[in-house]
Amino acid sequence: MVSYSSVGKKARLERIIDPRGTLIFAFDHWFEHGPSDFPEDRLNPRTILERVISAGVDAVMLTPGDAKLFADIWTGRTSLIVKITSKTNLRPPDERLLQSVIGTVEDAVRLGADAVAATIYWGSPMEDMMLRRWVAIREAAEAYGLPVLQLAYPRGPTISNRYAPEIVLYGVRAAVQVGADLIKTYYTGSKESFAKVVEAAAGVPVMMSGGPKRDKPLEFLRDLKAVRDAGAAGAVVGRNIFQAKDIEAMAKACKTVLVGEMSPEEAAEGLK
Ligand code: FBP
Repeated sequence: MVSYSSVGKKARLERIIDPRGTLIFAFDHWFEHGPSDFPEDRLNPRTILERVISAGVDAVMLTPGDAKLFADIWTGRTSLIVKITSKTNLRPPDERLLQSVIGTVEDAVRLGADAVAATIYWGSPMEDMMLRRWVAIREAAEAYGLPVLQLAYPRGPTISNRYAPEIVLYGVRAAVQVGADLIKTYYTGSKESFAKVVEAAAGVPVMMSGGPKRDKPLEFLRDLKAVRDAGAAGAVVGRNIFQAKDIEAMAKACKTVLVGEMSPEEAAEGLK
């Protein structure tokens, strides 16, 4: 049935998703990881964001405060996803398995966002609490026709390998079952295994989460190609872009591979 909110959700998702291959820049790392992610020449988030947006990404995923502070950079240039859950690494390790609420769906609406994002650590001892928060977020977002991106991250004491295909599959199916409109999850290491993840999502767009910076950009670009070939919607990338030698060139290379305009090898040439 067509409703105002289903139309709104579809229209907003279309502003984020490039059917040829979507690149979203994740930039919540100051909150999630702290200074360890930011070498001295990368301390200013404004400079990083400016460079990435100049390179051309389909959306940026920011915390509410950064979305407000850097509105002059992103408005009119790219789509915005506001991440409204997070955790700091200053917490005791056990408590890092819980994402706290750091903003509201209404904050995202006021900021002009095209989607909200929230993480669930599937397998965490605090999974139940994150699920309750998720349901509240999803319900509020529904009222505004705002899509909800779930960072579906299997993580907890029973999970020895969070990248194992059957573990990622489980998290992605669970994300679909609680109503995620867009899913970001770990790369399972091969095109074949990621294709199964995409298949299990049954039409809900799946995106690869970038992960720690790879030593060689070519290795990362090959993963992007595999993800594209697996039928995924694209990738949500942070560190592999903002820690790259040349931030703009790497963002462009990622997008070019995701849309299939260049092979990873050709795109990597431009980085030398
Ligand atoms: P990366 O591409 O840098 O991995 O960014 C994606 C992301 O999910 C961020 O949104 C988030 O801050 C971070 O990774 C979480 O990293 P971790 O897996 O170490 O908790």
